Amino acid sequence: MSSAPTAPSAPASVPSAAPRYRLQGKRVWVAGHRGLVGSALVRRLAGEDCEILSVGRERVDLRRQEAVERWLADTKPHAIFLAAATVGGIAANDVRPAEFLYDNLMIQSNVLSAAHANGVEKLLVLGSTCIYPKHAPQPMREEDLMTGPLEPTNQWYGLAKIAGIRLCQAYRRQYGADFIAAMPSNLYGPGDFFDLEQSHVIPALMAKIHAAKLAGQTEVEIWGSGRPRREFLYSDDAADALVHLMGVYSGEAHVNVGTGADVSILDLATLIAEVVGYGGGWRFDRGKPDGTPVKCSDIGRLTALGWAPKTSLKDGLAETYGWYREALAANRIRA
Ligand code: GFB
Repeated sequence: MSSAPTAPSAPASVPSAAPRYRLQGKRVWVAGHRGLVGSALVRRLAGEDCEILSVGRERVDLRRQEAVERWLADTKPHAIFLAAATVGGIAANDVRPAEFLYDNLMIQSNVLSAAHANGVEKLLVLGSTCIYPKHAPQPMREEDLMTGPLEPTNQWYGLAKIAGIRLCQAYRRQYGADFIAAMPSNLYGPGDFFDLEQSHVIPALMAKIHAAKLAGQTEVEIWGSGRPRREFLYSDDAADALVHLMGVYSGEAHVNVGTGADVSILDLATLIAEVVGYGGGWRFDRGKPDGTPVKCSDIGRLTALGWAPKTSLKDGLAETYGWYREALAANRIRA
């Protein structure tokens, strides 16, 4: 077992571009390839002249150490995007805390340890901006990590993702592994999970607004006050940013991945209504939690590394709605 320290002992806070890591000709495992960001990564990597590896949960359950070790020993990827996670919206986080904490800790621990054991050249772990304190200054900088208590509704997921960042740092320090961590804001896009109870706000509101339009209803329910603010990144933009980071970045510090712009939930609902063509009003369910008051990330590090988002929220919502309608029509999902 190697014990030579390869990184400085003080946490590196300011990243700088590393010699480019090239994916061309490499075997690249997208863990979580059926998810929102994983499927976007597969689309994005199709243009990179690499071999994309994927495996479904029915064959390899990433929470099981032996299964992950066997898969990595058999396939020997050069690079890994760890986009597999147990995820969900504010209600799902609140009612399934054990799954959100246990599953994500296990997935990250199993994949990182087996990646190290199998000599993976580069690995990127995905997290979330819910790693930051509930009352972090806005926009949230990477340095704001662990400067205050987490939002109770998603602390389980947030804690697991903080552990993911620290695991990357630990493997870098102890073994010199080139493992990096990226923290996307709230993501949305084609292939998202549409469910009124368990999903994130965009698919939930889109499904409700679409159903209200078809039924000629005059009100749609918005959870909470409508006042919380969130930053939304289109999944194809997120995938593009992650491939970019994989290529240009190597360092202990995690990197925020977002747009740097936030919107209130009420304004988001109004925008979705425009896209869907719904002209009715809103009803606020104050019995549902607002969660974090504001989540908007500082994307200075990402832009300094040469990446900027391309898709406006309105265009991304229109693409997502187009996908949703097609998926409903083809019976791939249910309303
Ligand atoms: O997207 P969301 O479920 O999660 O909710 P978070 C965002 C905001 O939208 C909250 C409000 O203030 C919700 O109360 N909202 C309004 C709704 N109507 C609805 C609705 O019909 N459904 C949903 N789901 N929300 C997530 C974490 O927090 O952030 C995840 O739970 C992850 O783990 C993600 O970290 C990035 O933004 O509050």
